[in-house]
Amino acid sequence: MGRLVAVSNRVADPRNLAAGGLAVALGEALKATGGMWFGWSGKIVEAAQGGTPGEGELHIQQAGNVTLATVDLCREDHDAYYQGYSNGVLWPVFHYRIDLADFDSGYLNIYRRVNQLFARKLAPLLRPDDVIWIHDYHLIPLASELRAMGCGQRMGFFLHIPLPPPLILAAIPQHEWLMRALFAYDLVGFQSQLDLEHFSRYVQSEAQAEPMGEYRFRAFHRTVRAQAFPIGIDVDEFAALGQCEESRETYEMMRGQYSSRRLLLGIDRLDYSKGLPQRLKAVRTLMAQYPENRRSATLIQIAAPSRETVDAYADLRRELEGLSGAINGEYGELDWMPVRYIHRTTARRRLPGLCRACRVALVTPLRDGMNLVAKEFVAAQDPDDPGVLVLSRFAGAAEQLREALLVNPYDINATAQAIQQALHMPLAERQSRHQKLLERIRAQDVHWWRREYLRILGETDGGVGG
Ligand code: GDG
Repeated sequence: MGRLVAVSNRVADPRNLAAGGLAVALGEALKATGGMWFGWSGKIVEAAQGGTPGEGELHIQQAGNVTLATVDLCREDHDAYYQGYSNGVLWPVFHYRIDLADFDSGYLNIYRRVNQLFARKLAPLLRPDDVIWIHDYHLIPLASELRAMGCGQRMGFFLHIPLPPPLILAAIPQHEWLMRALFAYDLVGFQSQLDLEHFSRYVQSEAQAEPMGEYRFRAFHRTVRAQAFPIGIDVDEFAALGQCEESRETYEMMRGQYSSRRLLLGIDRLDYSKGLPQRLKAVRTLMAQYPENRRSATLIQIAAPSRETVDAYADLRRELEGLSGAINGEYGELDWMPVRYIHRTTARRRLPGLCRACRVALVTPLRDGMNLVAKEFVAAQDPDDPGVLVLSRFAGAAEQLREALLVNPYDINATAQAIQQALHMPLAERQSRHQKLLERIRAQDVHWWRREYLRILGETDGGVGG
């Protein structure tokens, strides 16, 4: 297989990966094989005087055996491509929130323009036998732009967020253009079987695609392979992080402060897809219906700031502040509060210790591509005395993590009941559920995900008109 070229909105130095998820997975893949990582530099610059806005400068930097190639964006392009179309149209619709999408602001032209800019900057850097792996909803049309410039390399796409059912997708005025763009790839990867099923239904009903045996579809004069590759975590890395000083210190601090260990934990970006108001309401119901939890159970909710300039996120922040204040006001005591709500990012090195100190994780998104926090919580537990995972059936992770307590997060009473069950689960049951969950996250960890995706991409026919 040729050189790996990974493309994503943001790029990180693979020798120094602080963040979880995508960055770690790609960084690790690139370190193993060498290659190139291409994306936005993270820098916003003034539009060139008299030049085409968005003709960003290309930066090439060597990081060990990986070449980092990044492009600057001007303010207008960044705002319309990233905040506007990617996070103001695609993110809400793909998470089933048509009501939050801003369809008519003309963002699409700039989304397309930035994808064209990426293609123009990337194409001259490519070698004929490169294998190109493009990530996420910011870059759906990148392959078709590269193909239009004559690039015949093997190209794969991975969607980290859910793909909604055809009728929801069809609410996007340019849905056909977007889905047609997926046929410029050789392989399209999804997080779950359900996403794959939505893709299959969409292309058959809207694009008259012919299914051609397992995982293959033909439409728009191209054949594409589409398949589910559930992303995982590096289980050993996360568990090992639990041994670092900050992690141990966090564990001791939490255990010291809450010696009866009845902690509920939520770790999320502050995002409307994560079901945070519903989760707080479930904790309020828990306190109302099961009073034995008063003065004893506490929810530690970390809501890391995210996309703060998008209106829906600012509204959500206010709602969460109101709800947590109201619950604490109603049930709090001088020496105990039911909710500790923290609207800040917590250092990654503290997360395993925090997970281990908590009895129950509440991972209750209304919709989520996968959700890595669910897997990180399992990886961080003490197998002899593990905590319990309460998991939304609407997270992609629910297809794999069947031994979690699966809940419908819209059903506040049922979620409160599940939390109560988790808080009182006997040790033997906690151990047996945890053991199975750990096996599952080990069997399909992040290394498996990367190897399996690239193996299948390597098996596709590849190239233009395949
Ligand atoms: C997208 C999809 C899919 C969270 N708060 C803090 C923090 N985190 C870390 C977690 C985890 C990561 O961020 C979040 O990953 P998720 O998977 O939960 O969610 P998204 O950010 O929405 O990711 C998702 C994922 O892509 C991968 O394909 O699973 O469905 O939406 O690693 O631990 N990290 C630190 N401080 C925090 O406060 N350091």
